[in-house]
Amino acid sequence: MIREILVYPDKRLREPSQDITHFDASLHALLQDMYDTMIHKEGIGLAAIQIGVASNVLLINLVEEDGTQNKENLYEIINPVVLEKNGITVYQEGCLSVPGYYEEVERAERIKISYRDRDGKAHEKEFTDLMAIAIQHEMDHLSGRLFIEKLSYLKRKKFDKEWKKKQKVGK
Ligand code: QAP
Ligand code: CO
Repeated sequence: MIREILVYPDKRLREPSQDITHFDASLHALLQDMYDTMIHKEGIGLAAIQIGVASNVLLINLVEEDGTQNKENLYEIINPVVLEKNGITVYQEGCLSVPGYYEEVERAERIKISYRDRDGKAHEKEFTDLMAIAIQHEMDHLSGRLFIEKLSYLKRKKFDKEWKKKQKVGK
């Protein structure tokens, strides 16, 4: 089922999420709804809180070099914990909860996390490149943070001004 995506400045996006304790059918239904919603909105990543569910669940499904998005490459990451981070990289990020806005953000270049899959099985894995960036972006959602909070003071002021203007015109 396609769900509504919460859009900035919705207060619910600031709520910290909680760990999943039961790896059951209701988790699988949540994962399905998140996937349907992410694909429908043409996203490559989504955190549960973006559809109003404050659980530590995120999806990442990067696009291939040929432009296709294949479900075989879908990562379902539950209860992630950062074990290691290193290096610095900059990437122009966007977010389904801040539609139409893209800006460069600094992140760690590599990240090692532990997490669980849909069956509750524990994994430990290191990610690099766009996967590392996407994990950090989505894990920020689980802590109630958005990428616009990482902008410089001037860029944030410009964003606030543009966003207000956009809301006035009703976009
Ligand atoms: C998070 O972002 C991310 O503004 C996922 O109009 C960001 O899927 C991962 C989107 C950067 C890696 C690098 C944004 C779709 C999708 C928009 C997204 C929009 C339509 C964003
Ligand atoms: Co986002």
